[in-house]
Amino acid sequence: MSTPAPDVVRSAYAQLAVTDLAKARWFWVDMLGFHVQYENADSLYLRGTDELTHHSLVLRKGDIAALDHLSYRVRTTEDVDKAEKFFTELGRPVKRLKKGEGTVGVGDAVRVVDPLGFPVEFFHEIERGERLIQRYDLHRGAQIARLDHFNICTPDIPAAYAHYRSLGFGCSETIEGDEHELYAAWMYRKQTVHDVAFTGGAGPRLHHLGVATHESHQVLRTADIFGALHEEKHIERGPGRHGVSNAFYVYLRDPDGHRVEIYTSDYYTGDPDHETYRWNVHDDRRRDFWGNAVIESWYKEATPVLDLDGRQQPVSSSLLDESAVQVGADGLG
Ligand code: 4SX
Ligand code: FE2
Ligand code: CA
Repeated sequence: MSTPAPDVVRSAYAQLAVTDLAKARWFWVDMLGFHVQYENADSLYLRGTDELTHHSLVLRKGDIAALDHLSYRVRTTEDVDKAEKFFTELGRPVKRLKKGEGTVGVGDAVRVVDPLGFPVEFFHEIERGERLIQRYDLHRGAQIARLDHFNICTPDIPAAYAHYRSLGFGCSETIEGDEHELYAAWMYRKQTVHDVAFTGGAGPRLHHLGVATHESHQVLRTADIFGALHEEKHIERGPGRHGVSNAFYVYLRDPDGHRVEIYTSDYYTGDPDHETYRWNVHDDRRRDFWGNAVIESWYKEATPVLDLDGRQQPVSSSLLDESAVQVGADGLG
């Protein structure tokens, strides 16, 4: 008998270690438009305009740039206990944090190193924040509305898929080979394309945080602002239209190299019989609907992750390499 999974509501926040808090503040607050909800000497607690909870991103000063943890909100306080039992039975490292012992604003929480090697937190209770959606006078830069998803690099995509299925996640889309080998998958609890997706590659590493704007013009505006300030080196891929998810996107790198995707206009997945949409790895439209090539750094570079004691986790290399797949034997894609 397996232990019941906690009822996960959504991807809720990420905590990143950054090496220079002032530079990180310029990028995330001044350029992307995240709002500072709380700050102390070594951390910033940030949220988007639509978010009614205390934060969706914590930046804390660290010796190395790394992912400190990903965090999911669960439906009730009992689900925090369920998360503790679930990961204990899997034999994974588990740490219980009472209110005040963990992240500012967050109540009772459980942190684990999941079977994929990622530091992941589950919590229910979190402080509220003021409604800013119509404080247009405060909207700046990319005008970020909310955190949308986590994208993680992992060497074994089927194992990642199986783990998140066991946590009750649905699968909206996949990229598959001709024999249905799984190259990538997009999985959700909230009623969008994803809360988490997997990029094949050395892992555990964080590939990117996806943050949502309301409209595609905000994605273009973001790229324009970086260009105008001669900070175009922060733009890594796009703007473009994804095949997977149909979202409009641009990927940026922060001053430490952490990748963030400005993402908008995906679709509803909440019906109980929502079916997985499967892309063939040879379809040149899968990652950019207009067929623009994905650059090598996007496949290969990612953020290291820490364990529960703040030590950098070792990585294993991957089984399948999507970036090595030759698109279109006719050379036309
Ligand atoms: O590159 S993909 O079109 O597969 C893609 C990447 C789709 C949705 C995402 O959020 C993403 O990061
Ligand atoms: Fe993404
Ligand atoms: Ca092509």
